[in-house]
Amino acid sequence: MLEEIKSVEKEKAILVGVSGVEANRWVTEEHLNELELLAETAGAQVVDIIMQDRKKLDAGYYIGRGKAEYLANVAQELKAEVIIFDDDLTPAQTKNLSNLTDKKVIDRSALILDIFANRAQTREARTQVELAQLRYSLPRLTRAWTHLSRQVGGIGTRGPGETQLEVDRRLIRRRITSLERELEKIEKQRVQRRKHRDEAFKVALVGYTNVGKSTLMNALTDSDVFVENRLFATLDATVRELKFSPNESVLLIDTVGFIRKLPHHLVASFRSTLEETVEANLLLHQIDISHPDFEEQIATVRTVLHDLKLDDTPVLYVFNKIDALENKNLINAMREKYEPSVFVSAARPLFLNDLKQEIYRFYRQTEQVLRCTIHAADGESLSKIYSMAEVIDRVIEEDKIILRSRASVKNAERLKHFAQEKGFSVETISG
Ligand SMILES: Nc1nc2c(ncn2[C@@H]2O[C@H](COP(=O)(O)OP(=O)(O)OP(=O)(O)O)[C@@H](O)[C@H]2O)c(=O)[nH]1
Ligand SMILES: [Mg+2]
Repeated sequence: MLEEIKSVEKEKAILVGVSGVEANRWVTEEHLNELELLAETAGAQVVDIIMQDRKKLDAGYYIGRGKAEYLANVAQELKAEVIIFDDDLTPAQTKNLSNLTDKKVIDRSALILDIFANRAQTREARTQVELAQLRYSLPRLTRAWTHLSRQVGGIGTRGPGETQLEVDRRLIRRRITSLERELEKIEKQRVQRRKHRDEAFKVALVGYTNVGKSTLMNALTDSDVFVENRLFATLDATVRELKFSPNESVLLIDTVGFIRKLPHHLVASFRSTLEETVEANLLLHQIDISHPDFEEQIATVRTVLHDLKLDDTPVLYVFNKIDALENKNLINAMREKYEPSVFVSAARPLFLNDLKQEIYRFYRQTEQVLRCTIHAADGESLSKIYSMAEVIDRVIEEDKIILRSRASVKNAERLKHFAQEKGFSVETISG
């Protein structure tokens, strides 16, 4: 499959962006730079980038009929095969534009879905992407579009969804239902696998794509997660242990990166993968401080976190790639603006111990110190305490054993519950 894709000649692409409606010229330019990266990641060769200033978007042609005709000419001249719009097009706009230009017309969402389709490795990721692609294509499935996709193929029409585009809506709906069921099954297995991790303190790496999350994961845990200077190198969640001492560790979770306009179908499909993030006790919001747009990226990530209902999870801002930063003054400014924050280089590596200290601080904060008093003969309770808490010291008084121990908030609650059943006492003495 991969070999096939490699041997295909690069598709020539023209990118189109509009400024003046949602974004000013400078911002639109940055968005188009990112779109170019995305297009290249999908295997296209960008032959031209067209930017238009408009006060209002055109309902029929998005950029207006006149500009669309100009675009058709340019595409003809440069022998482009695909035209990629930075913003979402309505199904009608897509249809009109592809009829007028006689080229394949896709938008940012379709492009991102295409990249995900090519990158998905596991059964879960493949199922999730196919589901997202089908949901995306369903309202766009006009006769003209299916006809076109059969004719042209390539970027925007690849992946597991492609053959489905040729069949009618009813079949697609049926396929969606069956994929949803399959995902449910996979999710159940995932829950099973996750059960034994329930007690651990979980730290999730979140952030814009390509900020260095996997590099950081590798550096902190001495592991070998796939790293690449491409967008969406990581699609599946990976979990590794980060140890502070023989008895103290947290689980570090690396997962898919976010991007501006991550298609909502995709976020919905990837919810189970992101569930690992949803359950985290701490989020490391990682930022590429050497990127010219890093503050906009922070805003995007915050929006996705909000959509995932994660506003209440504690966040530690991890500014990465300080080795590549020219203006070092930025560090002080950001230290004031984002709190709490650390400044590191995952690749060099620099200041990773500071980061580890900070994570440790959060980990300790969510722990409680307990005093458990049990009967000296109660071996079952004793071993329960040892399995759920870290015992600091223990004193024997007549027929009683008094243990001071440290436990996560969750485990402390469980122990109290257990103590009630067994009739011994557990008190929180700090935390
Ligand atoms: N200069 C510099 N480059 C870094 C640093 N950390 C990571 N990189 C580079 O940034 C690129 C992306 O790194 P990844 O670790 O794959 O980034 P990611 O956030 O996991 O990306 P996705 O999985 O695609 O979302 C790679 O080329 C890394 O070598 C750093 O501290 N400094
Ligand atoms: Mg990664």
